[in-house]
Amino acid sequence: MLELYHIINSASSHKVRLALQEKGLEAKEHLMTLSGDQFDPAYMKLNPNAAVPTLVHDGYVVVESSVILHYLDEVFPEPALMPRDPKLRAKVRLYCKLIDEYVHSSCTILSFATCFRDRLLKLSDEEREAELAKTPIPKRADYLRDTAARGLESPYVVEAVKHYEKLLSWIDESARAGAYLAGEAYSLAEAAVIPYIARLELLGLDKMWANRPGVAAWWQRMRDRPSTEDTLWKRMTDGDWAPFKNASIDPWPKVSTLLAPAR
Ligand SMILES: N[C@@H](CCC(=O)N[C@@H](CS)C(=O)NCC(=O)O)C(=O)O
Repeated sequence: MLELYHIINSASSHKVRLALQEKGLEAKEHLMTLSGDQFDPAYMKLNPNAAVPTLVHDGYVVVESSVILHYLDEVFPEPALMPRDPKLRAKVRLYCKLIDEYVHSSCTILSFATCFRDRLLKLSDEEREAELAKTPIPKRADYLRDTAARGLESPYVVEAVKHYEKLLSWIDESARAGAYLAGEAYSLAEAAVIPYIARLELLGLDKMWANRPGVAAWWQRMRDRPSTEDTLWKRMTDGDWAPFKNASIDPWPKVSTLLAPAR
């Protein structure tokens, strides 16, 4: 039996939902809130990072979304979500590495500098620090503290935009070579990348690829794909939409000033 601990508004959880659906797998869902339940000692036994997603397969616990993607592809090999050609396999791994090392935190930074900021700002300084002190990942606390204080003026935002631009340039190049990011079929590269492009759209930053026709074409195909529909757009409740719909600032004017000058 497969079990998935996740929330809908989590890009790393969305990666796993996409892979499950593309493989036709079902998992028993444990929908978390991330408003404290991630620090529950019973949950932290499963995931010591106090984060989602966590997959449990017949009692075996797997954490880290990219590790989960590869685990699923190895345990449930059909349909394969890794190409056969080693060069394309390397490409998938490069996308996963870029996401894990840079884009995931960039997504956190841009989300908390804009749509997710209000919740933290409503807390008193003491309450906010008490919440941030609980995270076992100090860098995450730094990002949240700084973006809560400075919003889009946080220096972390500059780096985040750069990392996202790198991802967009990779997608653009891949999309010029074919319909998918790594070879002729949907792969773990798509499952790894789609949630982070969806988040840019939700944040109102889809103009970031206005001058990248490859990204626009790839995204149009991917955003309308049944697995994206079923695992994101149809799953988002009013509560999941609220932070994006109620955002008090439009991030585009600031973000557009941070894009590479050559554009
Ligand atoms: N590297 C981890 C990152 C997981 C992560 O940061 N998840 C976020 C949601 S997208 C989370 O659970 N944050 C904990 C919190 O908000 O306290 C992975 O890919 O699984």
